[in-house]
Amino acid sequence: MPMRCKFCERPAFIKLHYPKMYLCPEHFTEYFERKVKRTIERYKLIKPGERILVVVSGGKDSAVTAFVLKKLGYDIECLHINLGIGEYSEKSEEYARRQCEALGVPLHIVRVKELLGKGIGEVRTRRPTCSYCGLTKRYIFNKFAYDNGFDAVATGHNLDDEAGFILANLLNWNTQYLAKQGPITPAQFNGKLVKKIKPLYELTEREVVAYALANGIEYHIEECPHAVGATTIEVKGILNEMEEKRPGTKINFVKGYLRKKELFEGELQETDLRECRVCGMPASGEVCSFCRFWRREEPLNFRL
Ligand code: Q46
Ligand code: ZN
Ligand code: ZN
Repeated sequence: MPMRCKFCERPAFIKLHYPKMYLCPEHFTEYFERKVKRTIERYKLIKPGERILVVVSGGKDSAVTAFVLKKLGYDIECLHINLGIGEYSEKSEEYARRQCEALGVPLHIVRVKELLGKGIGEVRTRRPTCSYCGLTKRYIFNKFAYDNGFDAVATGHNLDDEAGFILANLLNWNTQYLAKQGPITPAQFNGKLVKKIKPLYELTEREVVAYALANGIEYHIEECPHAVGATTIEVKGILNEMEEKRPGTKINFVKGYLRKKELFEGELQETDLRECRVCGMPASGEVCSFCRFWRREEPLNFRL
């Protein structure tokens, strides 16, 4: 006997473990969207009338973020950053394009190689690839949002990402990082650091995959070639094993962290931010880390 949906007589499409229930595609979709809405309200992620820039990678999390925000009626546009990592990046861009076309949402594309001369992974540096990739992406989406007057940047981080991040940083006692994590990072430095929000904060990766499937959202399944062997993947695996044995582990871990986060706040070193000599964006030294890394002599301008 196939299991039936908790709310109707249709065959179940997914079994949720926490809370435990079987749902059909329609009722699962409703459950998922209600949860995103609740996250937005609970953490006050978006104020009425705000313009949101969704960073879409071509992958499932950002695709679902854009899809749900649009469906809930928010004013969104999308930004795809082509990292210049060979075929992987070409396919990613193609997926981002198709996702935004299907949604009828404007898509802006920034190509790292065209913009900065080299793709991610092509720079000769001692800095790990993911470290300068992260720095580059964060700078570009923030500057793009700032130059074009967006009120917030939304990313696709889900519950698994957040739980993994917290655990990995606890294992190394990176208390500085633990002081700053959460579903929302308010605007700072006169708005030059645009507000960052994570609407999928309380949804598991498994739920995001199921939502994409139930709603016909296509996405790039391949992982970035530089992600292989990343600690975060191992840590997420451990959390998945725990979740299996004790449903609710991840959400309780993350919510507990949010309640206790202030314990780490004393660890925050006061860095005096000033304006980067090159681009005018916040910097801890004379030149910001982006302009230093890419040896910029001129500011980038993304104004449309
Ligand atoms: S940081 Fe590293 Fe990712 Fe950049 S180089 Fe690839 S794996 S894409 S989230
Ligand atoms: Zn149902
Ligand atoms: Zn700069």
